[in-house]
Amino acid sequence: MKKVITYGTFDMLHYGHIRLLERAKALGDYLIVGITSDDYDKTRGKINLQQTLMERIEAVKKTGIPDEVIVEEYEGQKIDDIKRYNIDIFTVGSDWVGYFDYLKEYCNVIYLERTEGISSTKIRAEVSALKLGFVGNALFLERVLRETPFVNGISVVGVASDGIELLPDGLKNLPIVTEDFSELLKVVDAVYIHSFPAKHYIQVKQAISERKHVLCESPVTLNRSECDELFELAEKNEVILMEGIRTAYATAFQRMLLLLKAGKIGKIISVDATCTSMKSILKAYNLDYDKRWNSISAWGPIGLLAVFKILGIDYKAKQIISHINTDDIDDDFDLFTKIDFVYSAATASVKVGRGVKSEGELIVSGTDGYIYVPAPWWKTDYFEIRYEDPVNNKRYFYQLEGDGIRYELVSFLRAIKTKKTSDIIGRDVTESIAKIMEDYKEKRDVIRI
Ligand code: C2G
Repeated sequence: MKKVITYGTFDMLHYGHIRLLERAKALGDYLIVGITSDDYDKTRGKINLQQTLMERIEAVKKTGIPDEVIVEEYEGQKIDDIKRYNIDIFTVGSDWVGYFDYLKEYCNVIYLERTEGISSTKIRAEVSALKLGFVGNALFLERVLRETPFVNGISVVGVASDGIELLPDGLKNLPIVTEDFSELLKVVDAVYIHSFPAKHYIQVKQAISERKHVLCESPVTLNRSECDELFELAEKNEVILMEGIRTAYATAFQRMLLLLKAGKIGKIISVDATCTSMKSILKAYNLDYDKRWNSISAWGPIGLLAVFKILGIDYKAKQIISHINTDDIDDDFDLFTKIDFVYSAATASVKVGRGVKSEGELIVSGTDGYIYVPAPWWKTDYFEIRYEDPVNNKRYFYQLEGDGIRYELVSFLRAIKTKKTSDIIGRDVTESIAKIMEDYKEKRDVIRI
């Protein structure tokens, strides 16, 4: 019996896939189809699949062509499979010509002509081409622009900024460059807002009022009731409002949360998160209030995300201790802030600073062990679970592509498509972050030094 094997993602199964499967089957007597797992696809840069692994498996099985379906989970698995299943022929489409020649050592390798004019990428783009506009003049937006090609289904149509002359080059060349936010809103389906925190509320409100989806850099507002109001309005107008914190979408960060939930370090007793940077501090505190990021607004949401995702939002008490820069023009710029939380059976501490340097690590302590995420923990790609006996320690690594921006964009697209905000950063977390911003501003539970 001649055994044939082929592999693929088979997202939104189409005519090109079916033709390939038919011809693969015709090469022998028994066809095995390896379908890539979501994790494996992530590591090879395929991040915005429309279907889950189970859906893709079902669709391939339903064609009635394969004799057996397996899951492809890791790089190099093809060699293992060929040996394990005694494969005679490995086949794949001609878009891979040459790439799998190394398998000739184990079996016959046949590249089948790819069907022209159809692809999952094309279908995905047609299904969800979203016209996105940028708001703000941050260099960061240029990075987002560079990430959009990895997330098909997004086209960036323009930018609205009150500092056009300050725009990074990449943004200056967009089709629409305007100082008038309303003009941008007319031509987009969604906006990515990365202006200054004090401007978010009014901009988000305007965008949502005009029924545009919004991905807004955290903190969404500096006040809890404003945040509440925006979510209500978004619901009423049937649009998505999502808070932008890249860390939340990093695979490693999500896996860490799952392991904590699964009790890997026992009962969680303490969460300690530190985020600091030195960037342009002198310039930052001499700017007007509505044109800057102080420490608590720039870094606070990231540290708070870790605390609220791990311990929840129902803390019993908190204390914000801020070292205020006395040279600041309106006495609001915290060089360093430490927020302590008291939960019913745990504590947490977030330390943030712009203009202060410290070790940017995250430590979650439990009754059986602790999780250690080394600096810079907010770009989570690696962490360790450590125990009293180091023999039991475990290390985890998950590649973080493009600083997590592309995963965030994929989540945004998915939320728009499914009409459901992802629970990765839920409304409860976003509102709790806004509440901390408000308390800092209103000097509630704040000690200033
Ligand atoms: N295909 C085709 N014609 C198309 C589109 C795809 O013949 N118009 C073929 C591909 O060449 C591949 C199979 O259909 O052999 C599945 O395609 P994808 O789902 O895009 O999977 P791919 O990323 O090519 O994965 O380990 C995975 C394999 O390397 C292939």
